[in-house]
Amino acid sequence: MGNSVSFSSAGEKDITRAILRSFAEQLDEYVESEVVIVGGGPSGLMAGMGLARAGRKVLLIERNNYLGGGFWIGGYLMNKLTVRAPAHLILDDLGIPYDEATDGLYVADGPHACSKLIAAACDAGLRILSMTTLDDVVLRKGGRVAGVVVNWTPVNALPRQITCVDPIALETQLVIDATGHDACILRRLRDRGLVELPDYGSMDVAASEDAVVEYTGQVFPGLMVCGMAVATAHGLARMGPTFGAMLESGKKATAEALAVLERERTRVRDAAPVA
Ligand code: 48H
Repeated sequence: MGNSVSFSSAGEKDITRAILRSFAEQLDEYVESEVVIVGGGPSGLMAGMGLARAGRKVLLIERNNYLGGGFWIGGYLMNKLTVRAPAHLILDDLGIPYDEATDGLYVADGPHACSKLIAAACDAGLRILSMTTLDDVVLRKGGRVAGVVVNWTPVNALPRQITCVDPIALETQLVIDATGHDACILRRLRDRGLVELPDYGSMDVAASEDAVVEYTGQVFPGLMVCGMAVATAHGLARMGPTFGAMLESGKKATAEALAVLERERTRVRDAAPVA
């Protein structure tokens, strides 16, 4: 009997109210943010962690109930991940254990690596809206992305006759497309004839990883791309089940986003009338 536990008297209504109020407060706060990242795979989580560590108001939107994207599993349903040097230094930063498989190639456990990255992003203060699917973007006159249009993921799974549920919009200074191979946001802009989308090329690790990191950045006013979406956006080779470029791309997206926010801050300051 020494192990018995007596819980507090909080009841059903208290539990419901606690969830409702906390969710509503957070959504209200993040209706306007500095950066919205769409996609919670390794690149989106890295970008979100970096921006949150830098003290930025950043929200990550993920259509699934779980975060991590393809980072839980390496390839062919085998839950081991690889990274090539120098990306093992990021594993060090996250406290993810790994073995050296061969010179400059490291292997880690997928579940351990993925859960550590998610925890690090949450610890840094990244806010997350899960079960939320990007539907569209807010596009201002003159052609600048100024927000995301989102809906509950289950709305898309409903039968057509009961899906008349309008999405909602969240405003932001910068959107990052981290939706992986699909590059969902760029696809929306491509459908409107605003960008070209060549799609990613065949596998060639040596050519791919450096290029993905190099091309990580702004692709349209107010829109950046990181991770596998970079390969889709620029027609780069795919790299298969190795994740160094995804982690480094997210890290670069942080630096690029901070530079964009700083330029925007200077522009607004310089445009303000002198008192
Ligand atoms: C909300 C969405 C939407 C949407 C998608 O695929 P990911 O893991 O993406 P990356 O770029 O961080 O990592 C890519 C890597 O996992 C990979 O596939 C590699 C290295 N492939 C190499 C190769 O050769 O194939 O994660 C994307 C996330 C997922 O969690 C999706 O659920 C989410 O984005 N997502 N979220 N609204 N419309 N579309």
